[in-house]
Amino acid sequence: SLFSETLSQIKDFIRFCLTPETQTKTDPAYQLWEAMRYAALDGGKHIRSVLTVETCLAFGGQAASALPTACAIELVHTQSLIHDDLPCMDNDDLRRGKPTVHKAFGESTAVLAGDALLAMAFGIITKHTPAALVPAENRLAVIQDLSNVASIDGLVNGQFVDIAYESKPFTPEILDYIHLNKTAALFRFTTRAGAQLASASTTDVDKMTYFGRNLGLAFQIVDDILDIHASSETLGKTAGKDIEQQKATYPALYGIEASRQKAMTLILEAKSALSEVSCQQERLVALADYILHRIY
Ligand code: GRG
Repeated sequence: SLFSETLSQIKDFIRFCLTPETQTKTDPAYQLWEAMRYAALDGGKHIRSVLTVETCLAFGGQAASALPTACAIELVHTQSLIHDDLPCMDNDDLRRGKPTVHKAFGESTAVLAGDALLAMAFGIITKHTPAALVPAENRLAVIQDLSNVASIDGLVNGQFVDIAYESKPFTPEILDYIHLNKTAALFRFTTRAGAQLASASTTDVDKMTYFGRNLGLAFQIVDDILDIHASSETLGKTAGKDIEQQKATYPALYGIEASRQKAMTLILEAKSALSEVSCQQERLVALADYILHRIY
């Protein structure tokens, strides 16, 4: 496909980070590493990390500048999925068409594999982002932003409110709060970081932040729709769980058709913002359209 080169660079880099050169099966923590590789390699779409590398390239940056951050994003995302699947959260047995990490390795290993992936992510950015290509202040800005979206300005507060509102009445404001934090925050980071790593102007960085935010919100709405419409086999995860767990979703509040419309509008607005940015457009437009292809 159009993105196979980028995808294989990302996968190679993740594999490299999760395969210590000197490791053998006699390492006492070998099973922990196996759990981390099981979760982070094979099966994911890598849409977030592709967005980071492609944004950097679109601004004339090199892939090498963005690959460590792209890998870090995948590790943070993977950690959030491992922990989301735990019995104390969404309690799921199936992810990417295979048993979830706690089913395959046990609950304590799943918690620890997530912890390790999350903490590793930051070190990968500092260790591997080429200092000759990316100024120190940009590297620091990226690390600061990832810290925010991986914690209380994104994934964790989003997940907290998502769980708090299970089986409870919710308003449009609560629904937006959940989706903007749980999913759109990491997407907003992907394109923002890609632009920063290519030393884009502040104005362009802000426009790319909005572009990613809209893609993320649309992505979560599509995810909500597919949870109702697609089979577990197609999804590689248990379908129909949102209704069963009475989750705050777009289809639950607005219905399927209005939700599809909303996703479409978000992508149109994202592309319109992108058209004002001085970068190569084509491949980023293709990625924006990709978000919708599963429901249109
Ligand atoms: C400390 C980072 C951190 C997280 C802990 C568990 C948690 C807080 C947050 C979970 C947030 C969550 C599960 C959001 C769902 C986002 C979503 C739509 C995931 C599916 O993403 P895809 O389809 O998955 O990109 P693949 O398998 O392709 O990687």
